[in-house]
Amino acid sequence: MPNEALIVVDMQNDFCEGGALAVVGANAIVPLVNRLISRHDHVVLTQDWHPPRHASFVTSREDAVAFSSVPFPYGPQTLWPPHCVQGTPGAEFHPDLVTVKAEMIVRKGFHQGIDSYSAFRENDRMTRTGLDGYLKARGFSRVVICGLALDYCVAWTAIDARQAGFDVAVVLEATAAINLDGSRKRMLTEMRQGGIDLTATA
Ligand code: VGL
Ligand code: ZN
Repeated sequence: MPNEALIVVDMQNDFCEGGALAVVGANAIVPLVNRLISRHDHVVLTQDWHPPRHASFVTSREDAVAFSSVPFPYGPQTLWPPHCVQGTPGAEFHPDLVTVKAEMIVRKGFHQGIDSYSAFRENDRMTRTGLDGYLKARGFSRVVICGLALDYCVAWTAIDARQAGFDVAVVLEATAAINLDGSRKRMLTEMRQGGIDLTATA
């Protein structure tokens, strides 16, 4: 479909097996993501891209516990193990991911004090990445989303895409979830209520 773009979210080494923030099942979806890429005319990749002492890293503060939630100026923020540090192997795309068709690569999470799950708006919900304008300038009206992690970057990207006026589908079998404190179920409900088409398979 000429008006449709595939957004492949954060298929990076640190979210895959052996990575700093490995998501269970991440490696298994690589072939499914590649099949989606092969079936789409227009592909956008996102890349989590943090500075070495990013504010969301548990190591950036004293006495902090990984995966706990702490107040940030913009609201509650989960603290993560350091991951996807700019220029490191962990921030590279999974070696088997077919990236050659990507027409656009959106990097996010590079502001020192702001995390960014969504590829559209950072966690302060104010700072914009420019992806909305890019997709609209290209004439896309529908996005199909897959990748990592379903309950964080995929979900927030989908919710913001819908809010920006796109038709949105998430291909569940080409995603894997972190599932922290029931986040998978919670975000599936949020997406469904937000008018996002959750499809099991491509
Ligand atoms: C992600 C947590 C921290 C994701 C990125 O890609 O879902 N999750 N940074
Ligand atoms: Zn991150």
